[in-house]
Amino acid sequence: MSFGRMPIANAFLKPCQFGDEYFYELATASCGSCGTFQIIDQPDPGKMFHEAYAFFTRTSKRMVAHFADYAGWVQREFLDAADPFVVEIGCNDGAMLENFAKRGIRHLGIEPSANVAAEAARHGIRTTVSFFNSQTARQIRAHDEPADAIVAANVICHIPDLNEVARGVSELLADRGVFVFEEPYLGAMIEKGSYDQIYDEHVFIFSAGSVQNAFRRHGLDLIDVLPQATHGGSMRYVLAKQGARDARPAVAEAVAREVQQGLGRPETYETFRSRCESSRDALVDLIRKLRAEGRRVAGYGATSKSTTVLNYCGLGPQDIEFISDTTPVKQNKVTPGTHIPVLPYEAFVERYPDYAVLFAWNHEAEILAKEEKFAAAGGRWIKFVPEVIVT
Ligand code: DWN
Repeated sequence: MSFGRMPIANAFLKPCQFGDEYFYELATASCGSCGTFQIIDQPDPGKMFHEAYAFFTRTSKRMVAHFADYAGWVQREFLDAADPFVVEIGCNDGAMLENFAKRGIRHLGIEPSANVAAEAARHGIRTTVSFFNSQTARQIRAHDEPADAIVAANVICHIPDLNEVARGVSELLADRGVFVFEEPYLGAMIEKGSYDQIYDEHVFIFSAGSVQNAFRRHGLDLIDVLPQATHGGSMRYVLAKQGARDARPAVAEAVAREVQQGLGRPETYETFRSRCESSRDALVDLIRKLRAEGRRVAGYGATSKSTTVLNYCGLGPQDIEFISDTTPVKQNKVTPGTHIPVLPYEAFVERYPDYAVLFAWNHEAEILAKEEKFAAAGGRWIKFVPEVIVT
């Protein structure tokens, strides 16, 4: 399936940069034998993860709380060594690792984007600015020691060379160590029609079956899976060296559910494609109708996901007046490809639009709880996952 010409999802820009804007074709495929769902044309990671990366984990209070729970769970379940060592791949601003650091647990964050890594360091996190691969893993092992836990969240699906990740993990992990990561889940994306999970950074959308296949060939067993509500439906995967730990029944159950859901069948993706097209048409029709009636429409949350939606739907500033976002590095720039102004949150509050498209739909509970005044003032939300609706 092709979503068409697409810019880098987080490349918010100023008008003077329009001439340099980079585009690629966002198209997806699913492998009939190993079950991996991925984007085909993969922009160079250096174009996305650099000293001006636009996404900071701490922008969501609920995600910060989620990472405190995640870290606590890893510690309770797996950190029984006397003086454990935890490594996080892609630690962003340190929202997860700080929970280990606070308890005096030895840790290291590996983060390729220097600006978010600096934020982690500001929170007292030991951080290395680097991409994770087998070479980085060897260096850490030589300098520190094997890791009792390697953790990650919304990161492993961002790394094109999955075999290198697996080699690095095998290299760095202690014999009884665990590799735990969570990511948007293919089963949830197919169920909800949340095609906006597909963009340059998400090279893969994983399932239990595809993770099992990808890591098994590097001597790593999938030993547990735990569904998560975050980011619109994610899955936490736990892996260990072959034979080191028993697999819990949840793994076989998840794989069987995926077979039943049809994740290995081409027809499933054909249906998904039709659903994406219908969702696109419904969203465009709705917004254009409202604009024709003279209504003001704004967006809430200049998410990475919104880049896919806006470019796939062909929505621009004539349709959406502005998008409000709390992240300073996105503000007073325009959205990639579609050039809709991104304004500070205050712009939303100062002059409520008639309708707000909830691009950060994965944070719906958090956002709706703090935007009661918008609804009380007559403001309406436009949602598009799982269906296009106005509430
Ligand atoms: O995997 C990834 C996920 C975890 O984070 C990355 N590839 C990049 C990023 O994806 P995203 O940009 O789609 O993530 P979010 O968390 O949906 O982005 C929310 C955006 O909305 C942020 O820019 C912050 C903003 N926001 C806001 O303006 N007001 C968020 C909240 C909760 C708010 O109240």
